[in-house]
Amino acid sequence: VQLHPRRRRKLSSCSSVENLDRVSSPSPANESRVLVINTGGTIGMTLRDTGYAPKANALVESLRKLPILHDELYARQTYLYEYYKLENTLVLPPSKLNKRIIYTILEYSPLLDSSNMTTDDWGRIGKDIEKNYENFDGFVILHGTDTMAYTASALSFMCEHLGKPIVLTGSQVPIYELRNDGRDNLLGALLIAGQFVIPEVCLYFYNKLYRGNRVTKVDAGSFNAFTSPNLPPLATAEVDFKINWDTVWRANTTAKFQVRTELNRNVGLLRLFPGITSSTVRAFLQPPMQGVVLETYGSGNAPDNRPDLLEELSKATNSGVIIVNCTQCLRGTVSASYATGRVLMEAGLLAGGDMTPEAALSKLSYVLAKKELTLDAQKKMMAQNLRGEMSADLEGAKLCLSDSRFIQVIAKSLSVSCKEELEAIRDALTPSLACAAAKIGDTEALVALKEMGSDLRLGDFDGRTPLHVAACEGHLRLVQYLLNQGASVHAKDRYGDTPLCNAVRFRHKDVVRLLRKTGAHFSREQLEEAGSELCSLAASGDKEGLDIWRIAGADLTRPGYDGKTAIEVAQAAGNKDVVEVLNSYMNSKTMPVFDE
Ligand code: ASN
Repeated sequence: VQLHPRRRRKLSSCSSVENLDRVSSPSPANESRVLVINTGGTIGMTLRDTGYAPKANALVESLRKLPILHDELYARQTYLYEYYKLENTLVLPPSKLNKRIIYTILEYSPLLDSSNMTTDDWGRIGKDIEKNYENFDGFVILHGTDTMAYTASALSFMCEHLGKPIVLTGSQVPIYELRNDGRDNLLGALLIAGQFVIPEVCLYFYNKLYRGNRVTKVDAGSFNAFTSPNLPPLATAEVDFKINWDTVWRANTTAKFQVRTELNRNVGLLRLFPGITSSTVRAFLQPPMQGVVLETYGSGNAPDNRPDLLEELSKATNSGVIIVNCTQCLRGTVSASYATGRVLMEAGLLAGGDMTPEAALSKLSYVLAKKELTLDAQKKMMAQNLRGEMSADLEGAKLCLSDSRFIQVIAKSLSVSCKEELEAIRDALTPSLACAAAKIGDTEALVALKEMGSDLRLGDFDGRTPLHVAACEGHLRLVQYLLNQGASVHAKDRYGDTPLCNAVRFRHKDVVRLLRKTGAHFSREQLEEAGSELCSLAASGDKEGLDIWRIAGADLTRPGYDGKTAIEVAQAAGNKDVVEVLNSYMNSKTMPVFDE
């Protein structure tokens, strides 16, 4: 007979079956453990004279009586209570995936209507998760719906390097009432937290799992109380759970989980409205205020005919207050499309992208508490996507490859795996990424690519190497870096062009000089063809162009296609100073010597 490991353990500890004590794991592979932290909220409320209020010490016992939320027989057969020695540990019936979720309820005292919650309560939840992190596979937070979006956002930032699911849920009708949404919400949250490694702070409500820092409460009277206006759900509970893995946040660090409970409370939300006075704004922005989310119109707009208002905002940002521009609209992002939006950038506001005000506020609170950072570093952090709380600026999507962070993130994510296939993908992608980095003169990104093992000498699909691109752009230091890394000055792209051709074409004299010093030269054919180019430069009086060609090693006496030299063309065109310059080049000692 197969005994449940917990039972074997039990037997071994009280009988003589000694060798069974070696069973180290008390739970079999089909069991997982979830910690449920009950903070309060409607889910556990009852109706009193004063209205709905939380009822203490009642939830566990009432769940114990619900067969869909507790399997008493299994608990007894597997010595659940004896082993965990916790009255408040229950077990779900087997799931469709044949998993048993054992959950332990930690009830806070007092239980709170979420309207009463403060940042201290967020800290307490965070600490409890940290304390119990290694003993559980996932976490469910029972919470009132009123401020759940704030708590979910705050926890998402506070939980650094999260690797396990934290699912907030609650209900609109108490679980003790006949018709309620509490049972379904709790069951769904438990099944997700116990079965899927979604390393995010999420919110589960009415059959949908959302990213916690993307939600907002939109309905006070419906079971469908939340929405995530700018990000589709991470999962939906239909016949099966459908997880949208492409959307699920992927941790890009390997650091250990920790919770930052320090939060700055000198933050606030200010909503613009037509006719708002500058004295209201001034009063709001007074010390000790350090961070403000300004809820603006449409795509991040504010009146540009109100210098009094803009002056208050500028004064505050100049004195070190971080003001983040978020839209009052439920959906969409702030952008710089309107003059009325640009004035806010000029006043020193940071663009909040498509962050919800809840997310922006808690992010400010988290970032401003990082006292080890300078104000500039804090601002930079505010503009970064830390936990999936904001979308990349899609307007610039075409230019993604010109974003240094984008290149580094791709480079990093490609280097995490050692599978052959991934390596092949990496090798195919990195030359293009390196060219993109070269385009924006980003040595750091190139260093990152090199560190992950990519060869900076390789060309992209057009045979263009980072050195070609850097030469086009005139990034002298980057050209030097690439040359130090062994980039070849002789590499030819699909058009037969070398980095030297590119540097000449885009007239980067210093790059031309450096390439020449490193041994770059035109081919015999190119030198022959250069004659016509020189003639046309002479005809148009382009001394600068002629000079570049001289530095690049062209023979200025080379005739064009019709047999005339540049100097003859200049003479015919009456370009006296060009004639002079050409003559001086030809007489000068620095005139390059060519072997015929
Ligand atoms: N007032 C309640 C709370 O936020 C609302 C709810 O949970 N549905 O605690």
